[in-house]
Amino acid sequence: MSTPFIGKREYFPGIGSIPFEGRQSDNPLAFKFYDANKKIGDKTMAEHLRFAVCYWHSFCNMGHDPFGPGTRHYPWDVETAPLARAEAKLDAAFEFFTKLGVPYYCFHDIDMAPDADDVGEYEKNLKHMVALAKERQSATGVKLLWGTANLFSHPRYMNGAATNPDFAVVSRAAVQIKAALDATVELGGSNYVFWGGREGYASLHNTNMKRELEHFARFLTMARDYGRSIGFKGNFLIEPKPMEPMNHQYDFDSATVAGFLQQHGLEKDFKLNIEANHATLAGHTFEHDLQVASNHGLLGSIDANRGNAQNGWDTDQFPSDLYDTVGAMLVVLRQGGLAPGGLNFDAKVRRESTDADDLFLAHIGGMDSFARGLEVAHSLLTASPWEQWRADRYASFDNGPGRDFELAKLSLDDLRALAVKNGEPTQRSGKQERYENLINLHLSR
Ligand code: XLS
Ligand code: CA
Ligand code: CA
Repeated sequence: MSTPFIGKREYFPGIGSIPFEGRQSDNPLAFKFYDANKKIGDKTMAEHLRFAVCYWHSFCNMGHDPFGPGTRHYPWDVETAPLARAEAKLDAAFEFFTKLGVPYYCFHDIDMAPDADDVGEYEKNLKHMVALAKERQSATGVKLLWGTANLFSHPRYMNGAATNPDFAVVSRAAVQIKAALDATVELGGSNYVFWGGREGYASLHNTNMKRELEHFARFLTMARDYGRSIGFKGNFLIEPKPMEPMNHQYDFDSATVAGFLQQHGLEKDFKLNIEANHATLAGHTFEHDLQVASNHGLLGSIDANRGNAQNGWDTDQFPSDLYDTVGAMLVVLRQGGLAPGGLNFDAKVRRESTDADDLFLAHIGGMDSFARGLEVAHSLLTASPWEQWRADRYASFDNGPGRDFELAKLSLDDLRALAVKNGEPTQRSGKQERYENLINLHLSR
């Protein structure tokens, strides 16, 4: 068991590189399905899935909830000086990424570097940490999937950042966006994410929604222009979420954001980062919001997690439902992959999960769930009648008047005349259960 770690000390002692052992293994610290180099179609599992670990839930979140404080004790928190603590946390993070064998990670500016109200100090802290992260990246080969700025935790952002009614706050938000874009470019990040944490409202009584949305578009356009001017070539990603923390958030869901991007001419540079639990919070399935994004050519990346079916909240649990991962991978495979995006585990272990190995167990489970989802989706698409069934359902549009309708060659009068000629349509079953049975059959193979 090799124990790769690159910092001054080992933060996860007793846990080595996580091996692939296959489905017969009962070693909890081994992959049963995720075999990085296994070919699925023309790509390896690693190339299809492009897994990333998130910094905030895995190394910053202490397990607090509205009813009580954190329950976790991180060994890197013994450092009391903020910068020393950040450095120790960075070493722990890269040790974890390496042992788990993920190719990517994601971070917010103030997950990695200590925050400061003084702009100069904030920028200095971030630059210092980014230089260290760059060294760790080249020592380990782990890359940055995306960077972002936290524009929702500090009390100054309580009424929003880019959509704040006070211009002073909007300008202050630009400090962090600029610094986080600089950091992302410096670290060779493939994407840059905007999650509109408090870009929304608590009450319409005091809100000029139209004006706030215009400010939002202006701000994103400025960020896009700045990013391109410093050489950022990747995708800008907007991450929809309907509510939490605000009553209503502007980036409600895929459909809303697609319309907003198109309205403001941003759809060439921006794509969407779809989080499973945000889709369910919006009253959709994960698969639905992925499909809507994909329909628009805007599915850029995924935040892989799941909510709680009983309460619907944004609980950010690790993905474990194979039905969900099959559904997600069907959409991803049909659009030809996610690159330069990936699958980021924006998920946290439960407040009650307090052992050091829980973070490994959670990620192993999430990676195995998506690896199995990939295998099953691939087998449904290539070794089952699934696609043929779907195509047959629309066969009446493949030629004749149906095809003419698609080609805009018919008028409403023409359709009426066809209806009169054809008489009452024959009933055709949707056969939903047949598809459900097929998924279960391929899951069990
Ligand atoms: C919170 C969001 C957030 C973004 C990044 O609900 O998921 O973590 O992914 O700011
Ligand atoms: Ca997220
Ligand atoms: Ca979430």
